[in-house]
Amino acid sequence: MSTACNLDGCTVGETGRCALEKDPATCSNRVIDINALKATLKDAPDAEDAGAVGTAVLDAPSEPPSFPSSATLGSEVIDQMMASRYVTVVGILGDPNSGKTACLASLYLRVSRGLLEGWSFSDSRSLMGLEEISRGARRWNDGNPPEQMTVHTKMADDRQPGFLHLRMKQDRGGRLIDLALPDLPGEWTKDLVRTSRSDRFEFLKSADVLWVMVDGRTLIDLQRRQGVVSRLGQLAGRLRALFDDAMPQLLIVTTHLDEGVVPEPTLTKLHAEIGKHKVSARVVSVASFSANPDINPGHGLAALVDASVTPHSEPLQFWRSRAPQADARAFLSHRRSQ
Ligand SMILES: Nc1nc2c(ncn2[C@@H]2O[C@H](COP(=O)(O)OP(=O)(O)OP(=O)(O)O)[C@@H](O)[C@H]2O)c(=O)[nH]1
Ligand SMILES: [Mg+2]
Repeated sequence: MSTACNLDGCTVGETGRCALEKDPATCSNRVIDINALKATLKDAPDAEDAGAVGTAVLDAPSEPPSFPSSATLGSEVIDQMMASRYVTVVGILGDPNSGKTACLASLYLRVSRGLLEGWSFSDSRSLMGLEEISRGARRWNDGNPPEQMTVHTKMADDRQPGFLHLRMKQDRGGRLIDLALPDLPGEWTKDLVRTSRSDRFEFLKSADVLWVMVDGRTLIDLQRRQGVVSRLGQLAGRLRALFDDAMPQLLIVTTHLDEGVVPEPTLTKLHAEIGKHKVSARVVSVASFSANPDINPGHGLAALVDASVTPHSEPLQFWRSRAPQADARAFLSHRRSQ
């Protein structure tokens, strides 16, 4: 009998051959050497460490996997973008149905198809958001345009604006611009005018340009135009209070140009009304959509972008003109008066 087997005469321990010609591993007479077995197990890879077949090789990430969101962007994302490149933030105000969403949808549809004069599409971090607002404009019924191209804007968060992003390249010179465009509900502007609620417009303080959207038809209509001009005056007053002295460039964007041109005398009244609050503005007229064969959809949008990214400042008066005084020794007193 060997130490490896209980059977008398078996030398399996020394020769590896079973006297009963059985498999040494399964023979019932075999004596298992606990120490040898322990040593073998110690050298073998640990089943738990190596991972059983079919189990995960790497630990699961603690956060759910996600692609970057391409819906509207929060202001913190715009802040991050601003750290690496110049972003033109546009503050967009206007009553419900004034044409804010339509203007953004049309801008995206035009530039993404290479139809915006002077500009071409370069990139967007909010493609899904832009697609979302322009979806209605592409839902045509049997070849006829839909009754309403865009839907009334509602915000998921009633306090924070969501921004749409467009990067565009200027054909002349190849300049790249990044626009951050919030699509806000008209109620926000109504509340600002009515109750002077301005907390939601804090972000306007970092805006480079303001667009105040007005339905051009209301400025043409005899019954409504005076009321609209007064309301724009009130809005100008609220904005003046919000910004104090550092007010960005203001563009009044009249929409529905395809349905008529706002008469010049009404625009003069409008400038006078907002001027009472020490506010000045340029007027840009657009037709975001158009059923008028003489006016293309998207008319005026290129001019709106141009005006938004080109700083507008009063021309510097190098030599101020003064009425000459009859007996003044102008040449001699010139230096003293400077
Ligand atoms: N023909 C034409 N229709 C326009 C124009 N601008 C806006 N519209 C239409 O006017 C309606 C209201 O426009 P919206 O852009 O949704 O108005 P909004 O200012 O975003 O309104 P709220 O989201 O409610 O604040 C939509 O049916 C648009 O299709 C335009 O220039 N021409
Ligand atoms: Mg809207």
